[in-house]
Amino acid sequence: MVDLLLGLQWGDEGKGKIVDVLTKDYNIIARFQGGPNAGHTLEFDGIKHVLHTIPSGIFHENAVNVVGNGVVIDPVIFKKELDNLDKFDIDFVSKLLISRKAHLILPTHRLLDAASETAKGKAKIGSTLKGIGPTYMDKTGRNGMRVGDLEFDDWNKKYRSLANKHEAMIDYYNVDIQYDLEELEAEFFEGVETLKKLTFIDSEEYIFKAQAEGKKILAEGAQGSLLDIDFGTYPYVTSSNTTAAGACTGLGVAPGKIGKVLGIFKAYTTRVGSGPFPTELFDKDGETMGRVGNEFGATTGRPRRCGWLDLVALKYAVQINGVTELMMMKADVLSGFKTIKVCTAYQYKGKTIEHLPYSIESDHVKPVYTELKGWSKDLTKMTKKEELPPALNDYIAYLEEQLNVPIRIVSVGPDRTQTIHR
Ligand code: 2SA
Ligand code: MG
Repeated sequence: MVDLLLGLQWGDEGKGKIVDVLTKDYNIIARFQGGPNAGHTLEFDGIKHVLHTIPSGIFHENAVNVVGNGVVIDPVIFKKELDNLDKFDIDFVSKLLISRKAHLILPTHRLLDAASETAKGKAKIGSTLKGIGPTYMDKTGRNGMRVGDLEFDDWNKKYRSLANKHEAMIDYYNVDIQYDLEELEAEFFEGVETLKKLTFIDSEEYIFKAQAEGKKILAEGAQGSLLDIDFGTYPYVTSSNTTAAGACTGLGVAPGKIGKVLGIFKAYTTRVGSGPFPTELFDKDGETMGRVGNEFGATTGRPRRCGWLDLVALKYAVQINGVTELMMMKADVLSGFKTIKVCTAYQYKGKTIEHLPYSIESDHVKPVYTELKGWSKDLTKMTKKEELPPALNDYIAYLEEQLNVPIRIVSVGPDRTQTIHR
């Protein structure tokens, strides 16, 4: 069986931390979608690490980390991540395996991302500008370059012809973006050489064998369910399937082989980039969440938008993914709020509805809130469930009842140790 760990909101739920906490129970940690748009933050021994493409199990001695076929890899960013691991003496060569079928992000994919966003003006997606959209477009358009191509002598020719095509496309956008392709390519080729030092595998075969041998596998999602290309707030989404089904296609896991589906959510909601966000706050409460929660993009540094928990959206994510266990993050950030609000329905076209409609743009939906009592105690030093304040226990019980799934972990701070199991 392969267990999944998925973000249930708009990303940044704290997947990196939880994978790191859970890795001791697994033999293999595998990424199945997304790429360097992700920013997975891990904290232990007083040091903060941010991973983008590399699975969050890399800091554990015994876990093997697999970058699956559904991931898109930028050799330039990958090299930077590896250089960083080198500083901490992490022996990544022996425990990091890359799927031959993973697609490569070319420098021109990044330029196309920038050109597309500039051309969209105000309607931009708010992409991380890492070339994610254009790379997945080339994948589904059947033009892409894959890691496995690097094992053949003619990969350079393939590269050139695709990059030339991209240059013509950049011209088509007719926007003012400055770049020095030669410089970008030098960096890219250097990254490719580093990538080639790692072991390329047929990851579906590897995962299949590992399953047969009874190895424990955890698939680590990136971004969140509401950014899913099919089920998210389209077009303000990323270009991959961030939901449970993405693990099947992005890793080669048969649907019947999926075990636990661990869903992770923040005790409130954040979103980075453009797009609708019904419970977004523009007042002091939102400002407090952002400040106390240190809500800045781990990849781009952009401030994240903040708001109350949206149960309508969370129920939807629980359903789509078939979540079996929940993990609530950043409960500590809500300490000090007199009342905690939870959106339990929307006003939509003159009616009160409890499901996610086609559009959740602010012109179409208004959140309906239920209020719960807040708590004032600092949670960050707590280690046992018995220590949690009664009002927080009431909040947890309310969410469990509404979602019909148990909350197994309550996180009370960014460090590995600030994790309460229940
Ligand atoms: P893209 O770059 O094409 O995938 O962007 C499309 C939308 O997806 C959003 N997106 C994200 N949202 C939250 N977290 C992400 N990772 C970084 C982080 C983001 C950052 O961990 O903080 O540093 O800004 C992530 N990646 C993509 C993005 O904002 C667009 O709305
Ligand atoms: Mg993140």
